[in-house]
Amino acid sequence: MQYGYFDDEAKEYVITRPDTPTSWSNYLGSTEYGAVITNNAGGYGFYKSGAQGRFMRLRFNSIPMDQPGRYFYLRDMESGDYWSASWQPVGKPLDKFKSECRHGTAYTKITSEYEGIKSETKYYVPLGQTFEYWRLKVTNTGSKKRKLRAFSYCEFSNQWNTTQDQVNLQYSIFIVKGEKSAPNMLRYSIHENLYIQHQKNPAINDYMSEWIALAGAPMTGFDTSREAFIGTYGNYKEPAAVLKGECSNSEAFGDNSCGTVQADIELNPGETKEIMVLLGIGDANVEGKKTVEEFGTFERADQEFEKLIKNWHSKLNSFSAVTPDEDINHTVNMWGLYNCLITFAWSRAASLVYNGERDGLGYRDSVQDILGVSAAIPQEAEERLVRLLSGQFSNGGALPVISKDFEAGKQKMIPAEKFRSDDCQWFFNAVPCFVAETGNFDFFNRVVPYADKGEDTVYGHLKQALLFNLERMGKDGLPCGLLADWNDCLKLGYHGESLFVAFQLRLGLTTYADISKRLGKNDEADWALSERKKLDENIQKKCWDGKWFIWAIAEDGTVYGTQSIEEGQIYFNTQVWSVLSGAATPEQMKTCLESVKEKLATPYGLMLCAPPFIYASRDIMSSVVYLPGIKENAGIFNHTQGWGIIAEIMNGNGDRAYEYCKAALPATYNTKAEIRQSEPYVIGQTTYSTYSKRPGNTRVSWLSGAATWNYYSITQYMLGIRPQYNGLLIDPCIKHDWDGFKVERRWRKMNLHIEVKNPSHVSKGIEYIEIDGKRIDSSTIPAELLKDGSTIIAVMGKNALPVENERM
Ligand code: IFM
Repeated sequence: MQYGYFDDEAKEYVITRPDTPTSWSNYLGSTEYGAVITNNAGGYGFYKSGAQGRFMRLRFNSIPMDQPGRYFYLRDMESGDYWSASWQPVGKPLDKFKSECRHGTAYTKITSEYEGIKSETKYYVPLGQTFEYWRLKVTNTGSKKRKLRAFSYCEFSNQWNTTQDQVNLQYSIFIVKGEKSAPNMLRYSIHENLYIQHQKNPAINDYMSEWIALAGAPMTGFDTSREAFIGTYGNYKEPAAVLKGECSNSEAFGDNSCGTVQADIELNPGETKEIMVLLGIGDANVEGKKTVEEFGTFERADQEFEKLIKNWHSKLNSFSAVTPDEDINHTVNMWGLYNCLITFAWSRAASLVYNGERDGLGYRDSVQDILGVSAAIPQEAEERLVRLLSGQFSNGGALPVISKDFEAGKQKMIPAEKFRSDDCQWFFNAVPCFVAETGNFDFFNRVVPYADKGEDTVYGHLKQALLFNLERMGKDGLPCGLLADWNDCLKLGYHGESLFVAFQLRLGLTTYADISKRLGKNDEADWALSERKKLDENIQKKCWDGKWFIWAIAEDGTVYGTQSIEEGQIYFNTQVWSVLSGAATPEQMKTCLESVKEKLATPYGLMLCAPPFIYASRDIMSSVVYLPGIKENAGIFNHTQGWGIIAEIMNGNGDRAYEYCKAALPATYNTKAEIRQSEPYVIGQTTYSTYSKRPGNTRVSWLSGAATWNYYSITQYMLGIRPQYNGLLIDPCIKHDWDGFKVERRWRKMNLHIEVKNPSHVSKGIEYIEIDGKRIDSSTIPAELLKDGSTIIAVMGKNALPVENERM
């Protein structure tokens, strides 16, 4: 079933049926002032933090799942009929109510047609501002004059700490006050000793008050008390004030509050009128007044909208492609990168699933997030990377979460058993990617503090990351798994050994050796390569099981992920990382990737392991708590899909890489939305596998490491435009029957036009490249040959040039 389509030209996803299988959401705003909005205008708002700054309420995991939100109710004042400008919450029958929702770059537009009235609502937060616009345009498409009344509605939190707001009602309700503060303005304040809040979290709770203003029409009524507007036994579908036809001008005082302004709109046939609501944080008499004075006209609102679009589109234009596959085009040209940018902004903190309990930057995921955004926002990527590097302790391990009030140099060392084994190994993906993107090789010499004490160059941080694991090796000479490796459900015991981290460490040692040589530190390079040699020997001694690599070795010596064990017999990560790290011999690579295909591939993506755990000890495989076929228990963990694609690309199998890519690609399910259920334009953390009862269902949209690896594997490996320290590598690995593809790529401030031609229909291999008409016989184009506007033509064929890949 299909509920919408991609409009790549406008950079929008257009939902044509509002009764989507789950709420399909979008994000507005920035990390200062953020918002989630669904295709039915459900959602919430937050200032800096979904947990501590939640000023607008959504009732999570409720029925329906996305209420309340940002609503406009419309009432025909003559017939008494009423509806909402989004299909929900009133939910008029769909044979009478037509609706379209366009989710775009940090804005959402919902148009509806009902009983001769067309409405268009547009929601966005202007760049750099802490308020939002809700614009409502209403057109009379009928032949008689209409008298309408519009009511806005949202629910403000009683307390910006979301847990307090939801749970601590004996306190939170009794601090709320709402009142009319000017002819077109409502003021909400929290009667609390604000300085206590400042003490708790000065960075966040610096407002704890909101305002809402109406522009374009006089305010003919209002409600600030939720109970007054909705009615004690009312609901969002039938709010008392809308039923009655007027607000009661309620002033909340120890009540739940709501944001309702009332406006009257009379329309002659064919006539259109517009009103808008401005809603923001701060004091109505200060921030509210100032904002309305500056931004309260339609002209200014239009300008702000243009600015917003320009800003987002410029980021998205850092990479665009025309390939023979439309689903890949939708992903590359808009949604893949947009998803990475939103994930980068909010980490795992705020969505329809993440309710704010995960505040701050989860270490390992945030380091990986750098891969997806380095080309689009190199400066922000650099700031984030430095912050993450400074979250590394001087012993080489990392803080599990970097909180908002984190200060480098002042963190207390965490207990030994709290360290994860993989956290800092992700540096060896993120740092080289960032340096190759920007060309700033001197970044390796930049001095960055440690979390607890002391400082070192970035290069020094990399060495500490290696030492951290090398100093914590188990009895088989593999790195200890510690609290967890990438897999949060793996509890091997402190001295249990993780083969996944062994492969990461191998990649780290290779990368470090390469960087050392470039920095003229040959002794360091030799050291790293000799450590790698020892590690390789240990891997080969203990970890090859004949058809695939094992999973891990628990502290008690039990080997997981072997043919002789029934549950979790084969583990995906260690197969693909054996390839990514270069540890697998060519023979092992072929064999273990065949095993992946045979045992783990499903039509919906690659399972994390198989068969699922049912009887395993929860103390070791805590994934056993999940239903079979879901999440870490033999589910399709979308974070890992890109690794499968890259491994097959390293194996030279473009057709299979394409098959894997398409199986897990959200856009593939645009015409099969009933299977995937989640938004076909964004990634989800987990897809239920064929071991489950509902294979293909996908959950936890938007914020996931899947975003980065999906986008990165397609752009840098499948399309193969991969920056290196000294040049731009063009090394695609595509479905063999593609004739080629075109890419516009921004690299080091140059806009490059790249065309890859594939006349011989190979999957991989560049025969030659022409740059502005000049032929070179290398698949890496030296940076000095490129200039802004350069045209690059790369011709694929059987007589392939060797590939000198300097980084993963
Ligand atoms: O790697 C983790 C991630 O950090 C949080 N979500 C689950 C993943 C796999 O366990």
